[in-house]
Amino acid sequence: MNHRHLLLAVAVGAAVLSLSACRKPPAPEQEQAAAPAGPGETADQFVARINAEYKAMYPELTSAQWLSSTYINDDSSRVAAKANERWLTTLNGWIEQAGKYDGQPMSADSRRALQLLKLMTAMPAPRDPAKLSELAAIATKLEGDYGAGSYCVDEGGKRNCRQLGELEQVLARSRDYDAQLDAWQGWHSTAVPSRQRYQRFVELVNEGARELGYRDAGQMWRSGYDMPAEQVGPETDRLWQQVKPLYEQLHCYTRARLDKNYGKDKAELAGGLIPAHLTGNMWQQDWSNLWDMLQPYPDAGSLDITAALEKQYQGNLSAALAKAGGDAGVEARFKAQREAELATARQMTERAQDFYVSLGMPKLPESYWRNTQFIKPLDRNVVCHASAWDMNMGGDGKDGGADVRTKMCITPTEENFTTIYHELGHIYYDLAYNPLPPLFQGGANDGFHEAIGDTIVLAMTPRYLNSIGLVDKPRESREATINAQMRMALSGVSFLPFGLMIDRWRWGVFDGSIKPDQYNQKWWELKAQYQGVAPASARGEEYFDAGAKYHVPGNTPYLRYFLARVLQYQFYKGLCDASGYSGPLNECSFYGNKEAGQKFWAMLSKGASQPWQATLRELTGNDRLDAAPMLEYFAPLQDWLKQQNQGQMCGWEASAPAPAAQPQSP
Ligand code: X8Z
Ligand code: ZN
Repeated sequence: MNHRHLLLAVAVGAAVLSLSACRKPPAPEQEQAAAPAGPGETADQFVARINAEYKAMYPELTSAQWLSSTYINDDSSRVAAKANERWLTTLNGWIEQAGKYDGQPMSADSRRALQLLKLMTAMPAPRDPAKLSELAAIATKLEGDYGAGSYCVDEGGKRNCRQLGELEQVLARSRDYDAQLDAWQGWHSTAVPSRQRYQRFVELVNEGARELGYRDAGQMWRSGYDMPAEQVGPETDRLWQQVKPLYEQLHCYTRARLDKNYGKDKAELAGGLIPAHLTGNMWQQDWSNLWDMLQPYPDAGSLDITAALEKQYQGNLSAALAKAGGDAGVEARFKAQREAELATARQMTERAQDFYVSLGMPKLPESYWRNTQFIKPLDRNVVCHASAWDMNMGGDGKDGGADVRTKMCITPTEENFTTIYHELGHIYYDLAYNPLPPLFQGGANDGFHEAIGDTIVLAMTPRYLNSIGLVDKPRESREATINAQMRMALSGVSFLPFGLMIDRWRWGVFDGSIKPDQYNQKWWELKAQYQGVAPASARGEEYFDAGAKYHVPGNTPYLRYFLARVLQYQFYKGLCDASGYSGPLNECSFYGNKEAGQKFWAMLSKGASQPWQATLRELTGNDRLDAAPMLEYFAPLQDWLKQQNQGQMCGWEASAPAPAAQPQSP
């Protein structure tokens, strides 16, 4: 969540700090609304003023939001909701005033800034203050409840509760069909209480969107891409058609391996759909955790990064225990474990920083290391979902300096390791565009923001991983190449249809084509159609399965991640070219290459100041989204998968009848 995300996702505002810090009474409510345009203020002056006011109010907003995400309780929720309310009121005021300048002369920059202003939040709020307040409270509650979600069972009189992280671990590690099903169902049960609230949320943001002149909130979301909103659906369908054959091959191969492991009767549902709880991931969006089952050539050299990180943790633990002295008691042992967890998380982050620095980018400011949440605190609920924060737009070298942070609950796994690279991509984007006027401080589009760190992840080749001591010296063989490709495909290719279906669902919810009493049915229809997955037992409207994915209660648009999955290969190819590389695309790493670094930084520094098509052309020579570089990258794997799948009936039937409710055990 870079700062534009932050305002897009859950827009915030705050006044509480003034009370505790300097005992100033909060300003009266009417002063919170944007001051009316002064007499004779030109459009350019107006834009300059809101840029300044936005920057001035921003740190208070982000602090309230940070607190409510890292200390979930009634007080922090109240503060964040109130802050949110003030911010949305201010924004509505600005947008209303901006209308006065329609058709007036102004600089091209101001025109763009005013366009961006209208799209600054993904949560357009109704003008009616009571409804705006209700919306702000609902949004905070939805996200807080997701963060605090817990699945509890009574076990012989003892209550055993597990949160998302623990339940995800079951899917990642256990190969026990029933244990996985229980973890999957358990987590999904936590979303049920949010269903009504989400329905109301939809009504309120739609009202806000309509007041801004959009048909509904979904249309507003689609308006942020420097092209007509109605082209966004077809454009992303075009990309999906490009990559779908690759996904189908991966699906086919995966299903066959699952069949082998669990038996066809369990691993294949009607129509050839894969059971949702067997993909190693709560949302079937990333199949990396199935590596044990899907690894093409177990003897072609290990790529087990999780094992290497676990070893690093064990080393840190031994060091911490040694420090605690000979026979440490339970308490000292526990302390040593926490110390080792934190040390490992910091080391993983230093590793990620090192990649960016090798490209010529700056080191993260010292405050980053002080303010970041690296591991899950034990004494309170937090939103563990990873995010990146620009607290003050201070990376322009003026005033007090940058305050950028990430918030994660890091464990020593490959997935977390690459997520750190992803999050630092957001942070470096923030730092690069901090010198721009605040309204231009955002990604060229939101997909760009998500693609930065992921581009770096592609450059984490086996050779790079070996150079940082995480995997054995890579073998030069076809088998090793296929292994490396499979590793990337399990996170990158498996994700594609998920990246698309979430907002296909939300667009339908916002435009009314998906009615509140069809939320779950339509969710699973889209999952079947795009991903080829299905729940193992019927999921009727008593559930709210969409609500079990962070971005729905968190109201973060999701199309950005689909775009990023395509863009990252376009960026990667552009940077490989810039570095002078000329071998096969999948073997390129630009680690340490300053030319690539400069080209990347130049792109980041442009922020949202020009249409993304121009920014894309500067980096890649192409101004269209294009999955060709992704297909070029995966060409060896796609060939291999076709061979493996020979004789199989690939594909699936999405319209197969939903599974009947499971019979009650006697
Ligand atoms: O939400 C994220 C990031 C933060 S922007 C951790 N991602 C999506 C997800 O987890 O669903 C990254 C990949 C897709
Ligand atoms: Zn992200």
